[in-house]
Amino acid sequence: MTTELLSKTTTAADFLHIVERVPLVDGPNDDDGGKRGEGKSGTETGTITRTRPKTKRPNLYRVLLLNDDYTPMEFVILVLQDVFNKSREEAVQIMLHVHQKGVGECGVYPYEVAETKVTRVMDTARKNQHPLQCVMEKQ
Ligand code: TYC
Repeated sequence: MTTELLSKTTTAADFLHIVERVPLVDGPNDDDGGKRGEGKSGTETGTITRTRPKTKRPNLYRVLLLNDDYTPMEFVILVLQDVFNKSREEAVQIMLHVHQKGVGECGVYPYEVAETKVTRVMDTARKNQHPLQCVMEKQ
């Protein structure tokens, strides 16, 4: 289960830490007029705080490149290196996969990261007048 929670793209910022206030003793008001722990019963009352790191899996999205007949292979390779931080060798492999199969995965990211990558790809494709398409889908 732990390995499932800690995917490659999960960072410490993806975990939500919740502080839960837990009454130590049930019952009447804890106000003892400032004489803490000196109640007539001798029973200490109060509130302790317990931190319980609650792990929350971020919703992950696959970013996909779509094939077309016009975008130069070299342009796709450069996009994969630049936007998705792939090595030249990985980028060539992914580009060829997309070229042959029609679609291929560039990476899996939390929503906002995936969205930014799609926007970067689409912006650079449009500026260079290539029809390259990039989409994201919930994993
Ligand atoms: N099919 C394109 C060509 O032959 C290359 C290409 C690869 C285009 C991947 C888009 O996502 C793509 N020039």
